[in-house]
Amino acid sequence: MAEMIEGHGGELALAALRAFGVREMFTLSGGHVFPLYDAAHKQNFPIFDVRHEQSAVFAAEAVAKLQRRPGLAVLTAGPGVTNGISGLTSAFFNASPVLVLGGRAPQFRWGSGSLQEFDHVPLVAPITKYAGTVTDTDAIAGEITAALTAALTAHRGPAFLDLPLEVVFSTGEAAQPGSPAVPILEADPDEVARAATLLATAARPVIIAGSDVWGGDAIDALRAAAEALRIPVFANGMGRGALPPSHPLAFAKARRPALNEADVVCVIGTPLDFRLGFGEFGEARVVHIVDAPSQRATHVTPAASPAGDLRRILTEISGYRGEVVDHAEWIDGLRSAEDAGKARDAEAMAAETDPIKPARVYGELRRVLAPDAVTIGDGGDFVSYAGRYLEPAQPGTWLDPGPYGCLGTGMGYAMGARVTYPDRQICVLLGDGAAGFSLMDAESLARQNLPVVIVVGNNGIWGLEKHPMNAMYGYDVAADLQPGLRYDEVVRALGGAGETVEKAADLGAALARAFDSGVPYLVNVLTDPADAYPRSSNLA
Ligand SMILES: Cc1ncc(C[n+]2csc(CCOP(=O)(O)OP(=O)(O)O)c2C)c(N)n1
Ligand SMILES: [Mg+2]
Repeated sequence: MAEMIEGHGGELALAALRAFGVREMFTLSGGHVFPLYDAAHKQNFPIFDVRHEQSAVFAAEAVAKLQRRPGLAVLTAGPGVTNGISGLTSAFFNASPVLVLGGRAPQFRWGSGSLQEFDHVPLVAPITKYAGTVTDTDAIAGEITAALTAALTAHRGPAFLDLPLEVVFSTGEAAQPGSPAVPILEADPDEVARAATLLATAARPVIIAGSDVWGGDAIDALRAAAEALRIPVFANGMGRGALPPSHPLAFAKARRPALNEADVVCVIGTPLDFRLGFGEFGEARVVHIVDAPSQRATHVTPAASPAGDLRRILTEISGYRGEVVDHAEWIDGLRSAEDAGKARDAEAMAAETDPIKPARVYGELRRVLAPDAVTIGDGGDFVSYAGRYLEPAQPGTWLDPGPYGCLGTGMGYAMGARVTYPDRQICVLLGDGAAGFSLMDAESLARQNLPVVIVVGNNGIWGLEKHPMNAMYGYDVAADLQPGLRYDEVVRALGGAGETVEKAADLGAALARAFDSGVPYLVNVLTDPADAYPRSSNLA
């Protein structure tokens, strides 16, 4: 017979969470969820708190993305949960196994108008893999186990449970939760074989690897497959850094010639969305390898689309034993384009302009960032440049908001990254507009001794909106911010430190001070408002 555990709702919840390797909670205080705090407090389970619930969910998402295990946000009933909706939606788009535990007004007088009484479940159902209300204290552990199992089953994603006041405050019992059993999805072997043959026999194949390759722990298998069949690899999202930039098959700058000239484009672990021109690659045949049938594109008909565990599919492909076409010439051609692109970038990143061009900020950052540094992008043009100029040396070190494109991830992602890696460099690239969504959480970082470096590209505008609106209408509205605003002083007032940089020559020393400071440190770089990220294609 299974060992039984007893306790209040918070204690039963914590036992189930621990069984899945959850090691901390992110939250903002609310009486509805006090028993969860009580359990954590009594068991030395770390609690990190924030100034807006969106940051709690983003912090949980960063933990989930970086560690490939569930991240937990505890949000109070009503407005606590609704403030977390953009975070949950981002986790849904990013396949991040986030669990949100919500408080909930008492069930026994539901409908009488209790404080913060609101039925969250219909609101979160479309943006979660599992959503429900736990109506019995004895069921809490089992429901959490079911929610986390759903969150970790490919295609991964967030889950939500709310716990009515009397349910979480009451005492109950449950079987001691055992180790998780997450089902593994097997792809159709014939479909895998078809994909392998298409890749091996193509004259000019290209692989694009995305976040699920990282999330599905298939990085090594990807490398083995690319090396076995000699295929150039591009990456987006959490797939970036899958092959180190020095790898002969790693490419980033040659994307346009690669996609224009390829005869087979193999997209792995990422949707055929706007980031990939909606999967339209001219004459090329498309192979779409996904981690679950639900991820197959409906707007494109691929030549093959295996759906299942990515590590197994890629391992299978790397063992392909048929004819392999020689791709040496194709790879050499792309390498020339890549080198030319890198030379152009190097020039831009050295620009000695006044005001500073965003490219120069990244030129300076590249000098100080360690290979295992975690970089986080939250903003418009400033972050598009980060994507272009920063080359993650390792997978699992680049956090962008993903295809949902939600501004405001910055401080939450920074908190989750710092908690994950107490000793690494954590660097947030923040647009000045984006700063408005989460900068107050520099206070949470400072107070809880979580140092990070925040580099603001301060152009005084919502650049990614102002420039396009001007191009479209010849004028713009609602696109200006205060020029030269001292975001560094904001962070200083909140318990951190910072400085403003106006001259390119001062950037290096300022960044060095920031990384040495041991506190949340904001480098407020005044950048050129006339500079617009060139958006001639939707392959950003
Ligand atoms: C929550 C949210 N609101 C609005 C937008 C639309 N949006 C996308 S980029 C952008 C401008 C960002 O400006 P800033 O952070 O200053 O970066 P810049 O483009 O100036 O470098 C806006 C408003 C969004 N993506 N997410
Ligand atoms: Mg801006």
